[in-house]
Amino acid sequence: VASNKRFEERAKIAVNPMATKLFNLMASKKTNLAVAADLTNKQEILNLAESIGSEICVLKTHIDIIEDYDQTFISALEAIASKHNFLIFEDRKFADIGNTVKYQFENGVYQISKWAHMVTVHGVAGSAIIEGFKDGLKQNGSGLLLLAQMSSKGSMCVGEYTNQMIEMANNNKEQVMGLICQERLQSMTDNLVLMTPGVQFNSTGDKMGQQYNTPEYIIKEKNTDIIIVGRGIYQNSQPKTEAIKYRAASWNAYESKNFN
Ligand code: 5FU
Repeated sequence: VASNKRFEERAKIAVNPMATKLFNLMASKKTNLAVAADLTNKQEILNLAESIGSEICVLKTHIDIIEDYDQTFISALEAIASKHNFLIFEDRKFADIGNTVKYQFENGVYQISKWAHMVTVHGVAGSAIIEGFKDGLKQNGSGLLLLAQMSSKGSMCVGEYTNQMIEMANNNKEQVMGLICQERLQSMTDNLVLMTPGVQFNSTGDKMGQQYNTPEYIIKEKNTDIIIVGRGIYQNSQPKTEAIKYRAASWNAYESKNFN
């Protein structure tokens, strides 16, 4: 099933403000590459962000793996993000009851709602989890990304569960900006940003269940919008050169679609 609309057009259909912002950013910067900066040292993440920032639309963090975290990290990352024009995605995978995720989103060491433009959410607890984000999302017009499918072997986010996540997204358009998925399904409407992890040129997987596809396969054949690349870029000896290659591959795959 093809979405036959360009990102510029989808920006106008999007309901969540961060979805609009991201569609417009991709269209103007001409990149649908997101990088997963899974490094455990704050300076290493900042160095990576500075070197590849010009190539990406989104930088994805796992803030709780950083060993020397403090709040200076956030202001430094925000400065690089605004200099290079990319958004910050905290892949927190919230999964608790609404009242608890509200604390996890707004409070604690990381105060994620203050700086993350988007965060991931599992639907196992039921759609009322979204209530827990409503206040925090308003602070910056941020958005939720619902986990509709995962890249890992044996993932249980399949079949009817996936359908329920799509329905949850369609029922909460103000809060939900998109989906984490491995393919575009017919019920995934054009207002949602579809982001796909598990992407690498030269590997089919790792020893802990990760499964990889190529940028071309994901964007052209599976018809999602954004590739998320981690080790394929940050573990390369020349991350910038490699990011340029992933950017070109995923953007060319996008441009090769049939738009009307
Ligand atoms: F939701 C998901 C998923 O289904 N698969 C993932 O791999 C998230 N991820 C994240 O994308 C994961 O937590 C890593 O941060 C990143 C993939 O990193 P890699 O080094 O490219 O395998």
